[in-house]
Amino acid sequence: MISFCGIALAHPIVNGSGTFDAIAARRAFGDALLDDFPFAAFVSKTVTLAPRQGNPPPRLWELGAGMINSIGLPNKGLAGFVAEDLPRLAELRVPLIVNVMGSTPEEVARLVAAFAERDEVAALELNVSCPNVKTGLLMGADPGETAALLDAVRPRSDKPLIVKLTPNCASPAAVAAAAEAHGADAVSLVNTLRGMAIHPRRTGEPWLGGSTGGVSGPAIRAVALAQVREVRERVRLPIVGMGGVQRGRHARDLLDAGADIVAVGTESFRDPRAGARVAAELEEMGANSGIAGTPLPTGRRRISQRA
Ligand code: RRO
Repeated sequence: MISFCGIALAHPIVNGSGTFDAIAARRAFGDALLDDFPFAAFVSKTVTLAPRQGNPPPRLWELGAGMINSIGLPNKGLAGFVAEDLPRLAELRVPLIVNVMGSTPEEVARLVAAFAERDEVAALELNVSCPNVKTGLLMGADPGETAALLDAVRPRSDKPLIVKLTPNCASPAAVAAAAEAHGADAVSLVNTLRGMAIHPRRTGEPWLGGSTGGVSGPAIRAVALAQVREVRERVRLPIVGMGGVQRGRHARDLLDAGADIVAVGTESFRDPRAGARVAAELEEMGANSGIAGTPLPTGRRRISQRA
């Protein structure tokens, strides 16, 4: 067992938000999925206050080394998630981390408050890749916006708050430092890198319904490594490292760059057992997150082995 933000994890591999549908997987694989879940914790897809349809198709473009998605946050909204998905996700035998997104700090605060008293939820991940409708700034691209977000959200819940950083900004490390100074418990990175694909038959037109999308997979692994290292040099917060992890070696590299645990994302679309495989390969390498064996912390903030 290892400890992340006071949450006991059987190994250091979790899923990237939105890259593994645990409810669909349970339907496909039955209760065997519960007995042998590929991840040490489950991170939900992003939940917003109101239901959303998502972007028009096409939503995916395959790259030589990954893909571009323009999914656009389709979800049932807070009420639908709590009524329909939360009871099913609570049946998983691993801790549940709920990923939330809003377009103002107040919206995110309402989402966070809604989960504050839910025992099924171990932690919240704040997806800050959304433009602030008031200022026009991307909340997670600007340290001041991130600070304001944490100021609004932190008082609403004692649960660990993980800030999911965007790589599409001048300095993710500066944003991480603002998150740390304003009460975040951890950061996760990288979200996808903005990219686009041109329609193969319509000159100059975008392929994706959302025009641009997020690049993920092996194509961004080196970017993730550099950003995890840069963030580690700026903050003491625990880090969830992700970006192009396909094998134990890639997870090991992110851990060595400064991550405390690692998320597998795009690879799960190719191999739904990728999380378990990466965890096993990491274990075979004699690897751990560096915090294995650390006694479980008692307080929310006694979180980092580096403290
Ligand atoms: O839903 C999406 O299109 C999406 C989200 Br919310 C995100 O955080 N990252 C991404 O690549 N796609």
